Amino acid sequence: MSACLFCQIAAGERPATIVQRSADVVAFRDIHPQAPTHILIIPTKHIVSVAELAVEDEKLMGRLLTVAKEIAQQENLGQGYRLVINTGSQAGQSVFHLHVHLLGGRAMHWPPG
Ligand code: DGP
Repeated sequence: MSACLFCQIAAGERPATIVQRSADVVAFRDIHPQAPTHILIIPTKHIVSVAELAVEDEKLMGRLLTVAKEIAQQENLGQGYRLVINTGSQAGQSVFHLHVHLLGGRAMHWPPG
């Protein structure tokens, strides 16, 4: 079994509330939701963070955003939503498998903390 938490979720080895699954992308509900809708969208490929992206990952990153858009529609987030990719510990990244946070269902503030 992989040592990476999100690789385990992608492989079905760790329980999660899966929202959407395909060969290259998995989306599941965040265990500590920060908004009424809080979903994590991850590549099944283990990529540590945006800082580790390779040119070959460009299409995959586009897929993450397209999946985010589809899920936002399914979750009725027509009034707006926020996509966040924390990159590195100072930015608040705590799980080192690249993930997009999809947050919605409440008013958001700017600048973020
Ligand atoms: P970040 O801080 O950007 O690395 O976000 C990691 C998110 O992952 C955080 O919001 C909580 C969530 N999380 C951590 N462990 C688990 C888990 O085992 N299951 C689920 N569903 N979410 C998790």
